[in-house]
Parts: sequence; structure tokens; C-alpha cells
Amino acid sequence: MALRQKIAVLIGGVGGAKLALGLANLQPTPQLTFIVNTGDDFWHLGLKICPDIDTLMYTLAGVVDPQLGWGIADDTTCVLAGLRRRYAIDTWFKLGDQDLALHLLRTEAMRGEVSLTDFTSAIARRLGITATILPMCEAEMPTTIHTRDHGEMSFQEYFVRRRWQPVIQRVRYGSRQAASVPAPVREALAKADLVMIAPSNPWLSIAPILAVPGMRELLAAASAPKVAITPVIGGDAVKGPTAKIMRELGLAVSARTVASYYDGVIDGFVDDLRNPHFSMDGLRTTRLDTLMTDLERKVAVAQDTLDWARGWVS
Ligand code: FO1
Repeated sequence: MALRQKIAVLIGGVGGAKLALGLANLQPTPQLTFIVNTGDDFWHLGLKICPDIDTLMYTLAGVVDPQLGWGIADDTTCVLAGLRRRYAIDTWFKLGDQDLALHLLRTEAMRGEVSLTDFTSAIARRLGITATILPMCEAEMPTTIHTRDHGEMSFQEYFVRRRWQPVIQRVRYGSRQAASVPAPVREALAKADLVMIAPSNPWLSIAPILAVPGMRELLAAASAPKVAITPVIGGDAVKGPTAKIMRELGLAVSARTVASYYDGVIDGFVDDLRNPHFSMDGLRTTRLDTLMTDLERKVAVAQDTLDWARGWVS
């Protein structure tokens, strides 16, 4: 493997950002490229919001709200208060004032026809982030949730407004415009020494990335090993709706289900020590402690995964 390892990571959500922080704190630090889910993106109050990109940027910049895992620590909410009190607007999506600053800039950039890729790179640099952060595609590909009792709804309507309580029947990874894999993402996958799939929600955070036309083919063509880390630990998700969604889709809540879901995409799977052992034809597996409770554990999961992958490549 190259001296300064190039790692491309498919990632989304708060769970994914924990691994990202671990990877970014490795010594020596690998050359990191994060390919981020934008299926959660939406327009709200006239602004373009990219929650997974922002969560990752705020986490790597060390400014994320540690309790929530998204938004900026100690942010104020004066604008939301104004909208609520003076104009009786339902402020169900919590946008802090400093967070709003980023949405204003992004919206202006989008109107000026700056690409999301270029805008994100500029902001990441400004925040002092050395890793490369790339949106999965330029076109809008909003994820839509089909629920049993409330029909179809947008991702944030399901996730935030209704607190992921509606029962899911189907998830649709949509495209309003022709979508394709951006050139920097292609390059990162082609040059990577290792491709990782973060322990993000497979159905809500990773599937939208895999749904970008051409993405699966690029992953198949990449010569690097492709390794996913389980989001299921001890028969449950650490946080968020992963286990609930699996049950609603009629799937067993297990790491094996996740590994099967990534069949044809990955050749290695990092399972957790707490899960029952399983094996699948053609899939290398290892069992590690993957719980990322503090920075030390995040770094350990990143390091252990790399050491394992290095071992079976050399
Ligand atoms: N998540 C919530 O549960 N409630 C919110 O009000 C909320 C606001 C929000 C604002 C900006 C941002 O970047 C993220 C925000 N999130 C919020 C998190 C986010 O919507 C979800 O965690 C992801 O989309 C799922 O990965």
C-alpha cells in the first residue's frame, strides 16, 4: 500500500461523522476523501440545506454540537425565534444562527451557479479541514419515504418533523435531474488504496450514494479493497432509526443483513464483537469493538479497520 494511504469513504449522518473524526485523527493521517450522501438535502425557508455535508464539516472542524451531533455548538437561535414570534412560522427544522450563515452562503453560491463540489471545498478549507469532502453528485437526488399510514413524504419531513415515527414501506432514491458521478468522486475511487463504507444507516445514508447512476460500476471497477463497518451492534443500532427501519422492511436486525445489503459492493466487512458470528461466501469478515463512544474509541475503530485491511491486502 502507498506510504500515505489514500482512503475514500462513503458516508452520511451522525454515525458516519464519528468514524470520520477517528480517521482524521490517525497518525500519520491518511489522505482522506469523503463521498457524502446528499439525499437528505432540501430547500427550506428559501435556503439550500445539506445536512450530511454540514454535519461532517462541523465535526471535522471541531465546532459541532456534541450533544446533538449536528449543528454548531452553543449556537443561538435568534432568527428562528423571530420567525416563530413575529410571523407564526412553524420552526420544526432547527437552524442555529451560525449554521444559517453557511446556508445563506451556499444558497447564494448555488444561485451564482457555483457547483456544490466547489462550494463545499471552499468552505471546508475555510474551516481548516484538510480532508477532501465531496457531495455524491451535483444533481438533486432527494430521498423520499413511502410510509404505511401517511403516504409519501420528503426525507426531512419523515426524519425531523415526524421524528422517524411513521412506519416505512419503501424508500425511493430519487432524481429530478439527470445525475452522474462527479469527476472528483470518480478520481478518488480510482486512486484509493482502500474504500470504506462508514457505519451510517445503509438505507438512508449509504443507499442514496449507491443509487447515483454509475456509482456501483465505479466501485466494482475500483482496484482497492472495499470494506463496510457494521452500524448494528449487539442487535441494535447505536442511535437513530436503522434497527426500526430494518424491522419495518421485514428484515432481521443483524450485521449479516447489512452485509447482504452491500453484496456485490464490498469484499470485506467489519463486524462487532458483540454480534453473533456469521460468514458469507466471498466476503472477508473480522470482529472488532466498533463502539465509538469517545475520540479514543473513534481513532481505535479507524486504526483497527485499517490494520485489518492492510493485513489482507499485502
Ligand atoms: N435533526 C433533528 O433531529 N432535528 C433538527 O431540527 C435538525 C436540524 C438540522 C439543521 C441543520 C443540519 O445540518 C442538520 C439538522 N438535523 C436535525 C440533522 C439532520 O437533519 C439529520 O441528522 C440528517 O439528515 C440524517 O442524517
